Amino acid sequence: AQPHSDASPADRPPEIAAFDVVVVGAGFGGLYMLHRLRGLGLSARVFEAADGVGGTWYWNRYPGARCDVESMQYSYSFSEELQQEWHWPERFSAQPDILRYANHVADRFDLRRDIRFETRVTSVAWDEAAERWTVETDRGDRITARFCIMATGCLSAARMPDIPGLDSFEGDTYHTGHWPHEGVDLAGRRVAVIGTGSSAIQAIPVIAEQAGHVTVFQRTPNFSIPSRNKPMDAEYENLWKSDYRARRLKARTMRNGILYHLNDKGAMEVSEEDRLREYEARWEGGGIAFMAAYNNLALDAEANRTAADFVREKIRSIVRDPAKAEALMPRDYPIGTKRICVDTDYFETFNRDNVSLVDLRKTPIEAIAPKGVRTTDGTVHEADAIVFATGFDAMTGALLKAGIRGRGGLALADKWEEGPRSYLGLMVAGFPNLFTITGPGSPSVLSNMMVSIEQHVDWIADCLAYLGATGVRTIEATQEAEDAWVAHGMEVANRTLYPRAASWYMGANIPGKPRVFMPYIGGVGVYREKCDEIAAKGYEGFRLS
Ligand code: FAD
Ligand code: N01
Repeated sequence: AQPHSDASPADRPPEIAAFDVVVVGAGFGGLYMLHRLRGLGLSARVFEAADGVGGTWYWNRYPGARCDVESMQYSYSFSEELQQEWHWPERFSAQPDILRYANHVADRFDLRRDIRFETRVTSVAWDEAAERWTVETDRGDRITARFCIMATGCLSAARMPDIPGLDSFEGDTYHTGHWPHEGVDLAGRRVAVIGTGSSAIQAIPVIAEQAGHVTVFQRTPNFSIPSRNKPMDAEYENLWKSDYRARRLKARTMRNGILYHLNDKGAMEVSEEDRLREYEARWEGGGIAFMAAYNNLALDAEANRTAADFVREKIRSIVRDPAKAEALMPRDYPIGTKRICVDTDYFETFNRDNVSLVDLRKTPIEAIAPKGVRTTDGTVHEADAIVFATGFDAMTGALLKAGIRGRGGLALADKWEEGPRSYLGLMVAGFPNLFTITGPGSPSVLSNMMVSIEQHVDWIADCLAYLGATGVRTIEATQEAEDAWVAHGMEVANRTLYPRAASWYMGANIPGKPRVFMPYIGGVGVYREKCDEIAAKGYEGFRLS
């Protein structure tokens, strides 16, 4: 764990002060935002609930946690020195290495002194008369600022399902997104893992190597592609570093901000033999580039089915027990419409003697019992520890928890009762001078988040510079611009297969959450052009006063 920063001793007194900007969150979004604000000569206070920087990579310390965008790309591009000097040890870095990087960035750019750690923002309220935000925290701080920037993360509000009897469990419980910093010794223990999303798929093979027995509780099977992770190859690293600037620029124009070969052909334009060869090559190459095998996999159900069939066939060939293989095959949503998973030996792990699978579609979880997990057939699957790999209240969870109130005291939670509404995922009508980094309505979680974070931070910083230079006090999305953006976002999403899955992109993992496709799926490159165009037109769709 990151030692407590000098800037936030555990017993520091509450701070009552005024700043130009408050930033909430010190993950990759908040850190780079602070750096840019410094460059603009603006005073800033950053609040972070954790006791260190890194956000996602601070909290998600479960066994096997790593990124699935290659590290040469899942890293900041804003500093040429940083990207030249930093060495990533693996193709896809593990959580400790990414956290080390976040700490290095915080030190290298001297960011910690403006961050108050172990401090959760509980209220963010617009003061009409003063035209300032008042930000309050759980430590009694009360800060006013002209601007407030929410860098609270899309996947930072971990979600525990509401299963009866949880308190009665005699063993230990863990959530992957709040993994204990000192680590967990699972050696020889009976471990129940609930969930089979990306986190579980990374964790299960590693846990299975340590544990006495692992019982996996699966509600929805997932498509997963092998990562083919390996130590960083010096030649490959050099190829990137000798051409970094150009490659980063190119990545920004790509559909999801990742530089890889996107086939410009449709899947049905080629013969079955060619198609299988292409899928096989992508499967062997590893990682999410599998979904770029053809240009219409997210659009055309028949094309999509060919990719899904290929992966199902792989599952069949890897998993020896035909019943287990059948249960592990996703069948009721198109591949890629729930976030594609990337693994190391996930399906292989079900060939181990110490791993069993409970298909919750046949026997749902009824309750947590003192000795384990009880399913509707009356079986108690005994466990010494339960790992909840049950995901997040994604995209809106952390924003709504921060207690944001705009003009006329309007709560963001009320405004978003039927789903998030924003202009560009950057601002919300009725909430002047409040920005969201990778907010709903922007490409965010459909992209290499580093690219999307840098784009939002740069856009916001340029906007603040413009407002300063032109003497504008407030900027606010107009209702018309917001409505048009929401309608456009839905229209683009409905052209794809994505809304067909009960995914967290749709809010479907949270009971009662509105079913709205939350990220913008028009593509990172197209989206950037739109944002730049809007800025170039004097912030079209925003009211400046
Ligand atoms: P976060 O890293 O989530 O940081 C937000 C911070 O805000 C947190 O530290 C949180 O404590 C703080 N915060 C929130 N609310 C408050 C409050 N009210 N008061 C004070 N502090 C608050 N993306 C990719 O592009 N590629 C990947 O391979 C990838 N892998 C991932 C693996 C995992 C396990 C997870 C969970 C996500 C992954 N992501 C990946 C997405 C990842 O979240 C982003 O890449 C990125 O790290 C987000 O940075 P951020 O700063 O926007 O948000
Ligand atoms: O969470 P998830 P995650 N009973 O929501 C199940 C990023 N990420 O933490 O699908 C039983 O995907 C739920 O079942 P179902 C990435 O963007 C990236 O794994 O709702 N089961 C599902 O199987 C990712 O998408 C990496 O039917 C319950 C699982 O729990 C996002 O973070 C690694 C349940 C939750 O899966 C979230 O991933 C990790 C219940 N009551 C995360 N409630 C990389 O590799 C939920 N489930 C880059």
